[in-house]
Amino acid sequence: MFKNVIVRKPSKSLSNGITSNPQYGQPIYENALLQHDSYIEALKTCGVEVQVLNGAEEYPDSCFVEDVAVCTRSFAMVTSPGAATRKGEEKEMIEVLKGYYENLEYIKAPGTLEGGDVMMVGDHYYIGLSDRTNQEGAQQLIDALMKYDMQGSVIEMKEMLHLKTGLAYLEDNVLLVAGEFIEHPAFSDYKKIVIPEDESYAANCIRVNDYVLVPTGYPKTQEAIEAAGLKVINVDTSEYKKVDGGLSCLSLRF
Ligand code: CIR
Repeated sequence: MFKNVIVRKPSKSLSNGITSNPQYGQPIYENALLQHDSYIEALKTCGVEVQVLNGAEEYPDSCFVEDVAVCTRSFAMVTSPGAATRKGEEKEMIEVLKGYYENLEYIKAPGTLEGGDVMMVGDHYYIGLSDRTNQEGAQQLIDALMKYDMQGSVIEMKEMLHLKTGLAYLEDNVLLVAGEFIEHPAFSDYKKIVIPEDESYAANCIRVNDYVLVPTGYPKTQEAIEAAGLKVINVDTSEYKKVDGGLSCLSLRF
């Protein structure tokens, strides 16, 4: 069960966030704020306490808090973002995390790691080696996990921005998979829900207690999740999609 969630409001500079999809246009700040409010409401429906931080204008991508920490049952890992414009964003999270955790760990240079590359399955953490997360950063996280009786393993990646761009663990051995992860041998033992190519953005869902948050506008994905017996709440994240962000990126859940 998750008890706590940390989110960070979008800043006006979100329009300058990093994107691999400039054809979608720039996010509209007012709409992004409204979508963020709906996201918070959906999380509250899931029964968690939500702490809302203010966005930072100097960091256009700062609403994507998932990337700056990995929150486990025993410690929080403060990460070291791999994207140049995101370096330093993690510093502002340290004091916030101290309000919840006695044990903080830190990814140190030359290690880089972004939380979007980390998928929790019970006490095991899969860590994607992406353009943002390097082997050194992944190893530092694995070492920290082992110190607290948990484990981690690395996943080679070729295409996606982050590991959870194409994967979401929905508990009870059920895994949403898209793109390069559909046939990945590391996930062959899971009950897979395969996301069709035209809905691949919807692979970034989050299970929060009794519900799965699913982005608005992906009916095939939604139906497949409901067919697996799970309750869905839709949240529109279309403004965040313009800068490669989705449901998982917008919060830390623990
Ligand atoms: C970035 O490229 O860093 C942001 N525009 C999007 C971050 C998405 N975060 C995530 O998937 N965890």
